[in-house]
Amino acid sequence: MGKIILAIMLSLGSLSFSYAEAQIEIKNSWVRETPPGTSITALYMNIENSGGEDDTLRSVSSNISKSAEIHNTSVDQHGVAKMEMLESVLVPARESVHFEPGGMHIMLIDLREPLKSGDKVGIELVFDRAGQLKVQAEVVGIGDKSQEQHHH
Ligand SMILES: [Cu+2]
Repeated sequence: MGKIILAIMLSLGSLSFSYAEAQIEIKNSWVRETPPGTSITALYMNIENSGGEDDTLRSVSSNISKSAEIHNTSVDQHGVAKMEMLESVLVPARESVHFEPGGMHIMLIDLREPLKSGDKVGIELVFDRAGQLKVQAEVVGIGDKSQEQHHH
C-alpha cells in the first residue's frame, strides 16, 4: 500500500514526500553540487514531526552513491571541525530536526556520477514509526545558497 502511495506522489513530481499516516515530512532537501574530481557530497534537509510521538531516523540510502551515512559535524577542543557518524537521529514529537551545513548531514559516499546544479537526487530514509520515505532533493550549485538566511 505504501509503495503505491509513494509511486503516485512521485508521479506528481513533488520535491518531498511523506507517508500520510506517519506525520514525518521532509522539507527543503538539497544536495551540494560536486566540484570536479569529488566523489562525495552532502545532503541537507529539515525533518518535521507533526505527530504526537517521537520518531527515529534509522537509516539512509541512495542509488546515486555506493553508500550513505548520517553524519554530524562538530568542533573539538582544538577548534578542528570533524565529522562523526550517527547511528540514528531522534525526531521528537512536534519538533523539527535541521540538517544543515556545519551540523548534521547525509554523506553520500562514492558517487556514481558527478552531480550538477539542477539534478535531482533520490534518497530513501527509514524511520522507526514512519517507515520508508523517499525524498527527491535538488542539487544546488556551490555558492547558490549564500544568500539564504542562517539561524543561530
Ligand atoms: Cu559527512
